Amino acid sequence: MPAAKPSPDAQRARAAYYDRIGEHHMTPLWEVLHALVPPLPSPRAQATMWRYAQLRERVLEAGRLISAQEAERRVLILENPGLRGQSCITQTLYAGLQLILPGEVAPAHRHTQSALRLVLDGEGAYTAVDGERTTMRRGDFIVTPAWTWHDHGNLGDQPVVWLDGLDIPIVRFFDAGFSEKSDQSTQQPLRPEGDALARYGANMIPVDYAPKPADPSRVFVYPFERTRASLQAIAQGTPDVHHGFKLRYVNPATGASPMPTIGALAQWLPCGFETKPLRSTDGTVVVCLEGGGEVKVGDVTWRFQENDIFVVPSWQALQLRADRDALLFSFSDRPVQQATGLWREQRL
Ligand code: 1HN
Repeated sequence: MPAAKPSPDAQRARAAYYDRIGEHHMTPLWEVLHALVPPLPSPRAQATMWRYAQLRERVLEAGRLISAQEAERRVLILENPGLRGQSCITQTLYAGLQLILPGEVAPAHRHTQSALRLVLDGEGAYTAVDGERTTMRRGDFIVTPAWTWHDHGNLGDQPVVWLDGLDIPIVRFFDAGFSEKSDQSTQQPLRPEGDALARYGANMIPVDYAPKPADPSRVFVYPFERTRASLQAIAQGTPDVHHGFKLRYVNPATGASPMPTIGALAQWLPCGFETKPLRSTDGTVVVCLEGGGEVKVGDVTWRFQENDIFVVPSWQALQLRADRDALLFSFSDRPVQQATGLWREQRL
């Protein structure tokens, strides 16, 4: 039975009491208890869609207003409209669209935030992670684990655009952010391109390499052609009714996510396939790399096509339909929720 509403006198007495204890930095739990332990997630992040056609135009405009050198990183933050002013795309993750023009460099630095890049547009850029360069090709998934030196450059003749995803809100929550700039703006290559993939990414690892369970992946580029070939091969089989064909990117030496705070997935939906609705507690950023179709998140529906980016907030049901063979990339804080026993998923 709900409690009877207190009398006006009782309400005044309570308010005066709250004011008095407030001066001593105390506050009553019973006024906030239900909000503190909600019966189910009520995310402030909203389901949101960013269309690449618009993103591209706006980020190229930034290219005419500021150089990569002046900006340090020329990025437009994708800010969730439910989390204005917080530089968040979900409650725990940051995302932004980065542009590097021919001849530009983004100078070397490192920080305790972990970063991923998903290459969307253009050719001729590279990124370097702890002394090894990789050429950035469309669809490549590249990781920059915490405290690794990284710089980018564009040696080609086209603008190159990629999506950055970082765990900035998580590191901010823990007040554990450190960063420093390198005195060499471009890292000297210490190893040839492809070295990490050969040592750690060919179903073998160096004989004395013994990573700890939460160590990030030494493989720092997951080439799109490999991801695509795997998805196409498994798509000869029977799709899962909720996932279609979905694979998880891993640190090949541990089987854990490539970085401890961010998990990433790649999904293939054959033309005409419609998934059954699925919800999970990890608010997720989804990018369409190929094809297109329709997506329903909670009660909003959008069409999506190549390079469009959308957010699925915690515990909102996601349903996808492909009008053409579709390849989707997604990332979330799932490994953090799994390590802490919080992650839940419901197949509807
Ligand atoms: C960063 O280091 C990069 O290295 C991109 O490209 C975006 C956003 C916040 C903090 C550091 C990069 C970033 C960032």
